[in-house]
Amino acid sequence: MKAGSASHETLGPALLSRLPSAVQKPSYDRTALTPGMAHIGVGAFHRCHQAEYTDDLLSHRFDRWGVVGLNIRPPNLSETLGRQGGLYTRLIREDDKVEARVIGSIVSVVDSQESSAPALDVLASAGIDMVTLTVTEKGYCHIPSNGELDVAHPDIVHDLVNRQTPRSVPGILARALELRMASHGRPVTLLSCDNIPTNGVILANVVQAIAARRGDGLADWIAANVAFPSAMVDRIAPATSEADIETVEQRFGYRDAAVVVGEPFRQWVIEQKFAGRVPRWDLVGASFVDDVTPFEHLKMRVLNGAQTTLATLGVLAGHEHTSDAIADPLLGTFVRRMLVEETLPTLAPVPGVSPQAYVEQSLGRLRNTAIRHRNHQIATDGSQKIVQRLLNPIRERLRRGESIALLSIPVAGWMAYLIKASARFGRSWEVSDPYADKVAQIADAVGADAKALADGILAIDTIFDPGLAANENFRTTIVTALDGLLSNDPMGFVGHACALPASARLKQPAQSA
Ligand code: CS2
Repeated sequence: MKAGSASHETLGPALLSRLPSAVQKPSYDRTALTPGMAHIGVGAFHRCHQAEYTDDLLSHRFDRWGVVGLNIRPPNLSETLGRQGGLYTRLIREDDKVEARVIGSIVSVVDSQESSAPALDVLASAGIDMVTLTVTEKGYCHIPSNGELDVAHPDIVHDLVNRQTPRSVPGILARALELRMASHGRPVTLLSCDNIPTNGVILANVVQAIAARRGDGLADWIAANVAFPSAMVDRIAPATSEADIETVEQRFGYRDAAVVVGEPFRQWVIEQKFAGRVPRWDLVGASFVDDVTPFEHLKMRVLNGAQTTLATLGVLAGHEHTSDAIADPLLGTFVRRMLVEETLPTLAPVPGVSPQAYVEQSLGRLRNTAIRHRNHQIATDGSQKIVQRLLNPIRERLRRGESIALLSIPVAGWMAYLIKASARFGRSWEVSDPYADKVAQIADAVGADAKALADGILAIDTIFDPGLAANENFRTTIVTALDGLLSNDPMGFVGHACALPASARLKQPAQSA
């Protein structure tokens, strides 16, 4: 059957009763749902994670918790999910196994890319008690090295002057809260589901920083009526490809423009700190806890740290996907040694988790060949990811006088990835990172010398806090790694670092970091 053939019906409410039996479908009456929460950023991750938990909850214990999906950045939702009445197919894939399910929890979608007005209408409405967000790390407009609002960010500069027509996520949320305060006054929980540490604290910081500049009592109202829990979210769900859409069409005989593909593993740990009504996701596998910090450190430093390492070094080695990079014996060995020898000792105990088993489970997840997660996708916005994935464990090791020989290699890997995308190095590939131009300017100015390049990049204090950047051990280790990765044999360098027994890597004297 030809993909996209006109003979295939498109997924929508009318097709639900005629889906093939191999495709699970909502067991509840969707027409009885009313919107109870909104989600900003309806990408593959939301559709594979929070929307699935909500779908489970609706099946388990029917409630009104339908989701209104909002996009304030491309892509347009009305063309895909909107046309399908919010329905989409969620495939879980592991090697040659495929499990398909149509998810029904998204009851409507709202495109708010041209103007924030449609999003504000939803977010300010009295029926919405919970707002979840997946807007990527850079959506928070914070400074990665310290978590504060970046007041020099062009969208924030705009929003501080034009409060009624905001563009940024913090500006839109502050305005929505202002409208709630001025109308019904109902409390609300804003739940970040992005991969940044203490994501609830950062969300509260950026929203409150805007509210405080308004001086109309908004900051106090927010403090009394809005909760910003932190959460750790986990499921590998790469951007959907045309091949995924064709898979559904060929296997199940219908067309679905909003397919998502994820791995079997999923986890959601949410800080128990809510305002107003809360969906009982804890009844369907999520955990409500007092402190998410140990869970988020474990996940970001082990799973995400491994992904970023395999992505940037994988690109340097010529690999397309995570599963290709980890299948490379050199990179597979390197990443395990890095995690076991350098990352694990930086982690606090996590209730009920064996760290070593978690490493093995994570590496197993990354070997799943059915998850076509492109190294370039993971390397995207690396500047917003390396603090929590690599620099925080490095800082802890330096404080204790421990070696950072392995963890510094993916940090230099991020640098090399951006440097090699600059004109000075022949633009080996296209990159997408808010700091790509800055790194390209440094490369243009200083040329190929690793020390001069590292000096220039380590001076970016919004990524490398000054205490860390001034640490001599850190600087020299990064220069060595960058020199190796920019050489003609970057994998030779990684191999050399990896073959070195742990005992051969001398303890570094303790220094402040
Ligand atoms: C990935 C994450 O693109 C990336 O940065 O590392 O999206 C990762 O797949 C998820 O955090 C897994 O939960």
